[in-house]
Amino acid sequence: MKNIDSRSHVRGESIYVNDIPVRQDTLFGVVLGSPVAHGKLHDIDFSEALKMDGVEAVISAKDITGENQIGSIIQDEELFADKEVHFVGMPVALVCAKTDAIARKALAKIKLDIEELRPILTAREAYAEKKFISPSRTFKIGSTDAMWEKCEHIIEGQAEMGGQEHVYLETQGAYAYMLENGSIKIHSATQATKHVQVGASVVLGIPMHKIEVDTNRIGGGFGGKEDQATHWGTLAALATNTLKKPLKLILSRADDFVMTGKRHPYSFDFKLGLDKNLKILCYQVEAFQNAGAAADLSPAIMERTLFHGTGSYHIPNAKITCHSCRTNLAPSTAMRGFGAPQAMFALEAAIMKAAATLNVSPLEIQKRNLLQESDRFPYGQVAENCNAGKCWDTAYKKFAVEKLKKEIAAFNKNNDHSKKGLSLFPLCFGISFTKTKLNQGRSLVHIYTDGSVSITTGVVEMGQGVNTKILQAAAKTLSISPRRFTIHSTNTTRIANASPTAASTGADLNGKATIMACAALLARLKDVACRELKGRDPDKIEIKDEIVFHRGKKTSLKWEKLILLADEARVSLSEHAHYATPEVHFNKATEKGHPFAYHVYGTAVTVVTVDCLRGTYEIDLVKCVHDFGTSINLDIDIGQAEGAIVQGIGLMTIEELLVDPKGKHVYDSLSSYKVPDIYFAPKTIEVVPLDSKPDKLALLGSKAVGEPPLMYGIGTYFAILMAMREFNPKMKLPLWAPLTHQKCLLSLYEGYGEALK
Ligand code: MTE
Ligand code: LUZ
Ligand code: MOS
Repeated sequence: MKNIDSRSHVRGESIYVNDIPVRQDTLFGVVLGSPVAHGKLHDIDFSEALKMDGVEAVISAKDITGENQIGSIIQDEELFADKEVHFVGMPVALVCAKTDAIARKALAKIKLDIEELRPILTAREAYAEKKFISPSRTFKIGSTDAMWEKCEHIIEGQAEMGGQEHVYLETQGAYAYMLENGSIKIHSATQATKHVQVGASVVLGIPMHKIEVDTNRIGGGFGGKEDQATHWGTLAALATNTLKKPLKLILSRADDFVMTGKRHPYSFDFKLGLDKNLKILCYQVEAFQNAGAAADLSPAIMERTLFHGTGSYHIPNAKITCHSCRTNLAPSTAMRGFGAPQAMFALEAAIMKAAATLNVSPLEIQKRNLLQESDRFPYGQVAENCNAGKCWDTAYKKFAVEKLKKEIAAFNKNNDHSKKGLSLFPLCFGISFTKTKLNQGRSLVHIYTDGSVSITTGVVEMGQGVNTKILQAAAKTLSISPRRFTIHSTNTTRIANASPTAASTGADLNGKATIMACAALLARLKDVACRELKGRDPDKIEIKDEIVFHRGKKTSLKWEKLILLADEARVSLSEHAHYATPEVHFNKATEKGHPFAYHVYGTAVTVVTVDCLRGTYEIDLVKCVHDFGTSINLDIDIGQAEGAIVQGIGLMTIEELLVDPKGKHVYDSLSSYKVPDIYFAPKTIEVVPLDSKPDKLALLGSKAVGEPPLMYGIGTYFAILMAMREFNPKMKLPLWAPLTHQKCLLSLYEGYGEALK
C-alpha cells in the first residue's frame, strides 16, 4: 500500500493552509515580535504604521475581547505582551494589511518603548534564582543513598544538551474568516485542532461551538505545532473577529525561527555506581530543563525525561530529579522524543565516562545492564515483551559488529589523522501520552449509498503517513478496496475534543477508533445480509474482498448491493467511535503506575570517521534493528525511521541554537542554522525489522514509530567520541551536545601536547 499522499505531493496538488484560495477582502497579518529578551513594555506607537496606504489595523493586547491567555497546562502565557516582554520574538502586535509586503513595511514603522531588564538564558542560572515553571519532581527506585558504598566504581560528571529547531517544511500559519452569526472558521497548521479552538475561545471570549478549526494536513510538525500553532490561529481569529474580514497569517521562515519555541536544552549532574563486574548498582541524575519564558508543555516534557531516565537499562537503585526552569528564551516545546532524548543522552554520557575512566569498552557496560523481561522501571511499570536484549544481540550479529571492530582497529592503525569510531545505542521508548487522559482517539465513518466511504479522525496528517495506515485498517476491517475511501480533513465540527497528534500515538488511538467504527458498521451490514440471504445467524456471514460469504460459501451479494439494501432497510450507514487505551494509569502522588501501553525497543550500530586535523566528521553507517511489532506498512515505517535517525543525528552533531548574551538569536535561516543535508546524512542507513510479536494495544500489532528512532542519533555522538579518543586518548570527554565540528576540533587538541609526551 503506497502512501495515499504521494501522488498529490509530487504533483504539488496537496493543499496546505497557504494553498487555500483566498476570499474577497482577505487581509494579511505580520507579527511584530519583541526585539529584547526581557523588559518592561511602556508604550507601543503605531501611528506611523497606520498612516500607510493599505494598512487596515494594528492589533495588540488592548484589542483582546476575552482573556489575554493561551497557556494550556499552566495559564502563564500571554498571547500579546502587555506590560512585559519575556523573550525575543514575543508577539507584541499584529499588523493587518492588504498584502503581506505592506504589512511588513508598516511593521518597521512601529515604535516600541521598552525598558530592558537582565535576561536569564540558562537553566542553571534560573535554578540559582529559583525561577521555576512548576514544582520539581523525582522518580525513585531502590535506595541510592544506601548503595553508593557498595559500589566498586563511582563516576560523576556533568552533561549538557542543546535545543533543536523543528524545521518543518511548512512554517506556522492560519487562515481565518467569519461564518454566519458570529462563528469563525480557522484553517490552522496545527497538530491539535482542539488547542487552537480552545485558545481562540478563551482569547475572543466566545464559546467553543462558535469556532471551527480545520486542518487538512500539515507540512511537518515534529511537535512544534502541538502547542505553538495556537498563537497564530488565535491571532488570525482575533483579527478576523475585530475587523470582520478574512485574515491570513503565515510566518516567514525567519519569524518562525525567532518566535517559536524549540526542543528544551538540558543540563545534567550525574553519578553512576558500578560493581566490579560492571553491573550498574546506582544511578542518580539531576536534570535542569530550560523551559523558556512560559510553561507550554514543559511539565509534560519534564515527566517524559523522568520516565526515560534509566533508558533501556535495568538499574535497581535510581533517583531521577528534574527541575523545570523559567528563562528568557521562547517557550521550549514538544519535539520528537519529548524530553526523552535528553535523559537518554545523560545516561549514555555517564556510561561513556565510566568506560573511559575504567578503560573498558562502553559496550561492555551497556550489554551487561540491558533491560530484561519483568524488570521494573522506576515508575513502577514492569517490562513486558522486553526486546532490549533481542535487538542488541540481533544487531550485533546481523551487522557483524566483531568484524566492524577489527576493520576499524586496522583503519585506525594505518591512519594518523583520520580515525574511526563505533558505538551501539539501545533504545526503549514508552508509547502513550504520559498524561493518561490524552490517550483517547476518535473516528467518524460514513458509508455512502454508492459504497464509497468517508473517514474523519482526530489525527492530523503531517507527513508521517498516519492517514494511509488508518485507511488500511478500515479497508481491512470492512474487507473492501482501499480505493473506496477518502480520509477527510481533521475538523472540530466532525471530531470534537481531539487529543493532539503527538506522542507517536496518532495511528494507535485513531486507527483503533476507526476499526471500532468499521466493526460496528460491519455488524449492522451482516444483519442486513443475513436477512437478505434468509440465514439465521449473522455470525455466519462474512465479507471478503467485497463479496458476502454465508456459512463459508460465496454468495452473489456484493458490497455495493449490500449497502443499497441497508439503506433501503433504513439501517444507519454512519458511525462515530471513541477509543480509550485500556490499562494505562499513573498516580502523581506516588510517581508510580502503568503509564505506557507498551514499549518500543531497538539497537543502532553507528560507525563514523573523524578528520582529526579539521575536527570534521562523516557518518559511515547507521544500522538498526528496530521493533516495529508487525508493521502494517513497512515502507512508511522505514521512512519514519530513516527520517528520525537523520533528525536525531542533527540534534547530536551540527544543529546548534546560538543566542548572544542578550538572548538574541544568532541564526534565523537555514544558512546560519545547519541541518543535515543529503551529503551529511549517513552514507548507509539500514533499518532491519526485529522479528517481533504484535502488541495488542498497537494498531493491528503495528507499533508506534513516529518518535522512537530519533534517539538512534545519540549513537552518533558516542561513535564520534570513540574516534576522537583514538586520536587523543587523554582528551577530556566533551559531554556537551551538539558536538559541532568546532567543538570536536577544540576538544581534540585540549591537552594534546600532554598526550604527545
Ligand atoms: N513525520 C513527518 N514526516 N513529519 C512530522 O512532523 N512528526 C513526528 C513523527 N513523524 C513528524 C513525523 C512526531 S514528533 C510524532 S509525535 C509523530 O510523527 C506523530 O504522528 P503519529 O502519532 O501518527 O506517529
Ligand atoms: N505530548 C504530550 C507528547 O502532550 N504528552 C506526551 O506524553 C508526549 N509524548 C511525546 C510527544 N508528545
Ligand atoms: Mo511529537 S513531539 O509527540 O509531536
